Amino acid sequence: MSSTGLGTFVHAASTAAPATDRLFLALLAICGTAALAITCTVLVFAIRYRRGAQVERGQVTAPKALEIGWTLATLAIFLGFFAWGAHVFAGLYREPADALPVYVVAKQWMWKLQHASGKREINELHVPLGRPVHLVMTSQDAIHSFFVPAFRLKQDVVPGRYTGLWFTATQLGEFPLLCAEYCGSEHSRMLGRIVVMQPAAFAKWLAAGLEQPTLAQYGFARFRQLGCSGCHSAASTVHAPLLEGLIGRTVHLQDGRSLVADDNYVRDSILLPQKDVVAGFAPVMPSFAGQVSEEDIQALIAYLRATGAAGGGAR
Ligand code: HEC
Ligand SMILES: [Cu+2]
Repeated sequence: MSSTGLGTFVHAASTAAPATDRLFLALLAICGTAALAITCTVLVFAIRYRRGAQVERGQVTAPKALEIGWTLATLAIFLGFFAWGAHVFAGLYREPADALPVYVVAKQWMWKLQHASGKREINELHVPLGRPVHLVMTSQDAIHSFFVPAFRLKQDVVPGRYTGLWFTATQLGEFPLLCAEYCGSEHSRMLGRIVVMQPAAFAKWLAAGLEQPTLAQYGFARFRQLGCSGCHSAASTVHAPLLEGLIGRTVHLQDGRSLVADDNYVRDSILLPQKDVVAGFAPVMPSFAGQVSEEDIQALIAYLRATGAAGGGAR
């Protein structure tokens, strides 16, 4: 049980919850106070100035300084809320460097989840207590929304790009996972759960079951099967960039733009190679749209990330 605010009434089971609850309660308090003050004033005036009452009905004008003062004061209060909200919001998207990646693919109508170890789950996500978890999410059809009320997390999951979120679970137990974006006839049954375990139990759970390649190993296998390595290797006769340690690196493009390579950039390089052509290379890479699944792309990204880690490059 969290001791902060809403947590007393509703499960607050992640590091994102207390900050969200504080902001929500503060907004509720100030808006509730204003609503109450206005309601009371309306009631008092309605009674005092009712028809037939013998009272002074002349108009009063507030001094200008007072009017300017209360306008600026409310503006300052709400800009303060904006800054506070923006700060809490931005925090949800800056994952710690040691966060465990979990790859999520939403589809009509289920959640497919995969750990870096290669272990797959459907409609269930096991996570360790007290360790940051970074969700890398995409959809293979409609727009879905990953919603865990007890964690105060909600993020649209959109086809054609990656969205991310991170959290650290602070309570053991099972918490409902819902889809919060109407995504077709069985939207309301797109339900799952998050299972928070003790780190030791989680490690055991992760290791149990069939021996399987890690996501990065699977990605490397796909890298060869799809022919990526035919161009992207030091031995290749095709002039193509080496991809080791690519993620996190600054890439200069043919058209003069430069950007930092991230998951979305790699994804676009595979599906829309003409979109961002690397400076100094011919646009000869074919699109792999239709040949690779969302899971393949996530595995290829995990492989590229692993090459960066091995080479001591940027994460
Ligand atoms: C026919 C050769 C060829 C094949 C096959 C190929 N690529 Fe490429 N790729 C290139 C070339 C050339 C570039 C640089 C020009 C550009 O950006 O389009 C490139 C660029 C990239 C980039 C951006 C690199 C950077 O430094 O910013 C990524 C990522 C990439 N390829 C991934 C892949 C993956 C993954 C596969 C396999 C699914 C693949 N490529 C298959 C030739 C190829
Ligand atoms: Cu959905």
